[in-house]
Amino acid sequence: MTDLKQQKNKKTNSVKADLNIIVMPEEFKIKPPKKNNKKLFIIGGIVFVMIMVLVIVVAILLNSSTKTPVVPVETPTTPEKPVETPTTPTPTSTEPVETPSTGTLFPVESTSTSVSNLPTPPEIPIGSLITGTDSDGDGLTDKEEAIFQTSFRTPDTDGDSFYDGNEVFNLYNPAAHAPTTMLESGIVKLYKNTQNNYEVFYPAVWTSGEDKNSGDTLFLSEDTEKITIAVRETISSISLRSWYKTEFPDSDINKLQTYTSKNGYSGLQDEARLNTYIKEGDKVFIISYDLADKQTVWYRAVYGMILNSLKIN
Ligand SMILES: [Ca+2]
Ligand SMILES: [Ca+2]
Repeated sequence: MTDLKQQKNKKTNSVKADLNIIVMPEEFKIKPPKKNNKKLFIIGGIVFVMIMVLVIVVAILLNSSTKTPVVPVETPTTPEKPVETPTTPTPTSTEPVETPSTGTLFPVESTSTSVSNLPTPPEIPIGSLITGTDSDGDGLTDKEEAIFQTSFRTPDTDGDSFYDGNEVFNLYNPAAHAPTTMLESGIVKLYKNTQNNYEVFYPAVWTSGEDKNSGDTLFLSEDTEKITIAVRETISSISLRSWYKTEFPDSDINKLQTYTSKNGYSGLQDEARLNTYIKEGDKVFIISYDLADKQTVWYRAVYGMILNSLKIN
């Protein structure tokens, strides 16, 4: 064995001697650049610190996220449509509260015996017209007092506390307590027109007639004055004012006055209240006081009585 080892060593030594290896001296070897360990250490420290900080931050964040459960913030859901809450009006104390009227709806007929109880005749228009003499101032001229058999010196002939003129205007008998109506008393007559289906009262001492040319009805006084009733056909849909404008284009329609009779017929009257127009259906009734070119009006109460007694069937 020792011989074998010795032989081996001899061999290696002989190889070494044969190769003659030249080894570069250490000073000529390219040394790796010396690392700046201090710098690296600082950088590494900074990086380490940063990492640590990062880790701590992440840890804190994770910790906080795990500790506080994420509660969904309940935001009030706004409804798609705004709910309209009914606004209850608050009653204001200043607003007047409508209380059902406890008053009487219809005028109660007074039981008083005042002379102003009945409707008064239309006022006599001021102008060129002259009113006939009314000695006792009861609304009837002296000529009318004769017609209705009353005293031209006593305003209330029958002493029932109603003036003679008022009674005539409202179709009552002014001459006596009974009979109370003019027709029953016989001081007026009933005129019936079958052609145009109407009727009126007229003074019993007057005469009724017909105009031969126009066919109009005439009520003739004992002098020249008369009252006429004319009936004209028209269209039902046309108003009375429109009819008047067509018939009397030169007249001022604004001067017409409204009129309502005792029996409820509404119409129009001219300014002097001597022409009255009442439209019923397709007919216009024209009731006129004809002064016969005179200026004195003696029969205004008669005219009012005829108008109030008109009945259209
Ligand atoms: Ca009189
Ligand atoms: Ca009387």
